Amino acid sequence: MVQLLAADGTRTPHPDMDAALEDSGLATPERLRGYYRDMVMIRAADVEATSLQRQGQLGLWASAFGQEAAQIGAGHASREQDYLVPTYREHGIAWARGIEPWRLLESFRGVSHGGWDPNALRTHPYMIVLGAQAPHAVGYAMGLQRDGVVGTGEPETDTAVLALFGDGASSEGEVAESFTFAASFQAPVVFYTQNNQWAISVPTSVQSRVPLAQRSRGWGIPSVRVDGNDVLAVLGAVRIALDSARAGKGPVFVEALTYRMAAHTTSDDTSRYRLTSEEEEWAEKDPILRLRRHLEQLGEIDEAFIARCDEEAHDLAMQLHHHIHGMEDPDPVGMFTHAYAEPHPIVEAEREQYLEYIAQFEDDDERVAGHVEQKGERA
Ligand SMILES: Cc1ncc(C[n+]2csc(CCOP(=O)(O)OP(=O)(O)O)c2C)c(N)n1
Ligand SMILES: [Mg+2]
Repeated sequence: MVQLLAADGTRTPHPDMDAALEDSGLATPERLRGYYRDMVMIRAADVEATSLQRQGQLGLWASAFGQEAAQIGAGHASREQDYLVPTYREHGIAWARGIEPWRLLESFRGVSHGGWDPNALRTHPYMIVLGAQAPHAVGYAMGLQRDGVVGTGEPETDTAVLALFGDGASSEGEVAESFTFAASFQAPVVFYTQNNQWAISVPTSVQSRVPLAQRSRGWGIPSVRVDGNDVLAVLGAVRIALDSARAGKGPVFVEALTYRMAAHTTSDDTSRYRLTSEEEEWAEKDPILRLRRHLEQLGEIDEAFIARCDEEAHDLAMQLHHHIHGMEDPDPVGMFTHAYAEPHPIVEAEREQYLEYIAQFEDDDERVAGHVEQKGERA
């Protein structure tokens, strides 16, 4: 496993990674402070989103607490023209791509199917169906080959795809099929797994008898395993992999070893399947703390900067609060409008059925109101 920052923040030299980081200019002290700020911001947004779910403002929230380095590192390793294809837990990826955090809340509140323009921000909408986005990512990458923007030697226009999925999703057939197509066509795609140790209550040890990174090698797809709580290792590995894919050298698989510190979602209870001792062990490897310790060792961070980040993070959480209360409910039958470009008899019938269904609730509401009135009179 490639690690550049130990848990205590100490830097280990690594010739390939150091060269890649040096050439890309991605690891200057200023950049490192930026990643620290990014991680503090998204953690605060994440904690706030969890509270908003508890307050009934979101249907569900999937926390990325603990996976900040794995996401901020990978997000910033991509170039602007690259296309990123995320799952449902990539709030740090979204942040690195310039997606405002309140946009993420829209689909978890059920008021939109996405929340941002995938083309403008070169980031696909979130995908909840495990592995389903992997063939889309490979297909997009094959499209890039046909557009002639791979391997031309032009760093500003050559493009690659970053396909993200979890350790559990890596067992899906669609991921295996994606490996086949990507390898056969040498598609410019980097498969990126955040192995956060758990697929809800199933540990990774049950998903695979070998380290996940080895899985792609049977397809002839080179792979690397990195410490996913080490923002520098992630940044270096994903940058090298994307550069190689963009240069037309085919797919690469990167496994980032990390830990989901929170529950799977707000509907999950970790105490049913894992020990607090395991959580405590990983808390010691916290990605934010690690980068802060490293910056302290370099003498590149001070209390004033840390305090400013905390203040900004607090402001961001307040902004989420503000935005969620301003979100309008969508037209209840709007979901039928864009199912097909042309009118479709089955969709029409379902729309009518749904209209009848929701009409019942208006009656219910009246009945509820009536009950309340009667109760008031009796009191
Ligand atoms: C095809 C499919 N099967 C099952 C589910 C239910 N499900 C949602 S998340 C999840 C676990 C995914 O684990 P992993 O891929 O490791 O990602 P993580 O949630 O840990 O980020 C499951 C089984 C789903 N969304 N899609
Ligand atoms: Mg997982």
